[in-house]
Amino acid sequence: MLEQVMNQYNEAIMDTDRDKALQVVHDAVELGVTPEEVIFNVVVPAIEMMMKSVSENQGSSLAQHFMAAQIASEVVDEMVPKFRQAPDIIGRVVIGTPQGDFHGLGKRIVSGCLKAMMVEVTDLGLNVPAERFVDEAVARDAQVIAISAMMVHTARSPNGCLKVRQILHERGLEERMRIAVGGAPYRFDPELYKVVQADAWAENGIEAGRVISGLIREVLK
Ligand code: B12
Repeated sequence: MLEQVMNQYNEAIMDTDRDKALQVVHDAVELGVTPEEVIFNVVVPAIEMMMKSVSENQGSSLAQHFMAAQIASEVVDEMVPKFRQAPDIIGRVVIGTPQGDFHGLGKRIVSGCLKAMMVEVTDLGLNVPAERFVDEAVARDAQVIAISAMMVHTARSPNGCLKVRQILHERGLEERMRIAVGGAPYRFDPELYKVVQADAWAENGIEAGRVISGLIREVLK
């Protein structure tokens, strides 16, 4: 039965049909599939399949990519409170785009993937000043500040990641917080994350999940 649910869910995702995807999930839970199985056996593999399909150029479009993450995010928000045992949140992340950058799609995809991996995500939105990244991370006791920049000048800007690093340094927070970056400029230049003094970067949502949970573990160890 789980396999049938997975197939129907994947089909709905490929059709970018949110209502159908949610219906598949609701019907499955009604028939006895647990909320845990929905997340770990249906939603996460569907995102992984989508990422694979995008990276192998099998014709998945940006709309499919975006909707897969959006729907994942909705399902996670709905299913997690129904878990028999409250899941252990593995850590906390604040995410946003830096000052001057209004490209929000990559950030939303990354947020959906992180939530599916039981990371608590606070989305600070677009055009976030460096001070706010740090203030919110402190307020929420986040281990990682995630910065999504789609333009070269916002990735390299002295008011973006570089300033977040400077503030972390000045406030003595570097031991308890890490910076992760991502977005098109980092894919063009995989060494750029070092230039902007981030701790790590990732090229897609699934990789972002892996990299960011690694950074969380590093801080909490
Ligand atoms: C859609 C888009 C827009 C939309 C944005 C809509 C929205 N709500 O987001 C609109 C129309 C508003 C827009 C405006 C502009 N845009 Co525009 N835009 C794009 C476009 C076509 C796609 C960007 C996108 O959403 N990609 C999809 C997502 C999913 O990106 P992704 O990189 O695959 O994301 C993955 C990874 O990068 C990673 N990731 C992403 N973030 C993070 C964060 C972390 C922490 C981690 C670990 C990983 C990670 O995971 C993601 C999911 O798998 C790109 C071209 C392109 N092909 O990239 C141009 C592009 C980014 N835009 C560009 C420009 C110039 C502009 C404008 C200045 C145009 C203008 N003259 O007005 C304005 C600037 C607005 C501003 N100040 O931000 C340029 C930037 C050039 C450069 N060298 O920097 C590009 C590259 C187009 C081009 N070739 O010229 N744009």
